[in-house]
Amino acid sequence: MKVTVEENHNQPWTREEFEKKLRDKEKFYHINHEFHILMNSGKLDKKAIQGWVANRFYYQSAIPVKDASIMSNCWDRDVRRSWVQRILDHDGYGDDEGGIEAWLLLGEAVGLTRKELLSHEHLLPGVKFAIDAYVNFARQQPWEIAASSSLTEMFAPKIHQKRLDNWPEFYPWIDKEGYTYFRKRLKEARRDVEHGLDITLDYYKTREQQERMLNVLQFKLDILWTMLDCMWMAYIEDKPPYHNC
Ligand code: AHQ
Repeated sequence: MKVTVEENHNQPWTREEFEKKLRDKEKFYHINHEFHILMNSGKLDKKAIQGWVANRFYYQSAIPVKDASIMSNCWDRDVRRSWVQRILDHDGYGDDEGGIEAWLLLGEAVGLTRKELLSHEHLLPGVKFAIDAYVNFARQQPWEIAASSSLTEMFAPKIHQKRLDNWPEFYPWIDKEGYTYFRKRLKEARRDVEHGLDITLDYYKTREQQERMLNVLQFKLDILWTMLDCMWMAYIEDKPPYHNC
């Protein structure tokens, strides 16, 4: 019986086939979560927008810790010379205040104080669990596997662009200063994805490893989706944890 290549489940995918399999996961990206669908159609109230900004601040604050964890497991100087840029993009470097500061400006632009964000007083337990799972994954996994989990950002430029396109019209009460982060991230995400994709397409050699990478990407998609599930309960259903206790 002739086994064609597609049916041969031991045959590794080519780089192009592998990249397509990764990009095919876009349908699970959190741009398709109903919280983002409401957001991008102007249907969120101020409380929900503020809740999203406050909870996402913990995610932004976690990214440099996650990236430093990856670097702490990586012995390749050339990889570290590139990966370190991600930490600088968020923490700032020289006179560039960085993405975390830009997110604090977004917080003020939606009517939150810096202290409210920095104290994480609005942080929902489930959002924290999802984000801590991402940081711990980066601490415990081989650096290449942790690095490849950042590739949900293949789909991120579209979501940043949507906010820049829609928010001024739908949420005129938000100070324009707040949009700096999304503009900044548009170009940084594209550069990061190029580097992350290179590492990923080189590292996973066998078909079994490639299939594992699809699960790694799904794990990260689950993190982003779960964060919004928690925000849906709190800010759309008005049922934050212990609301009825
Ligand atoms: O602002 C985001 C960001 O800095 C990062 C880093 C990257 C990673 O290392 O996992 N992922 C990521 C993402 C950011 N913004 C999210 C959004 O919806 O605004 C998207 C998110 C991602 O796609 O992983």
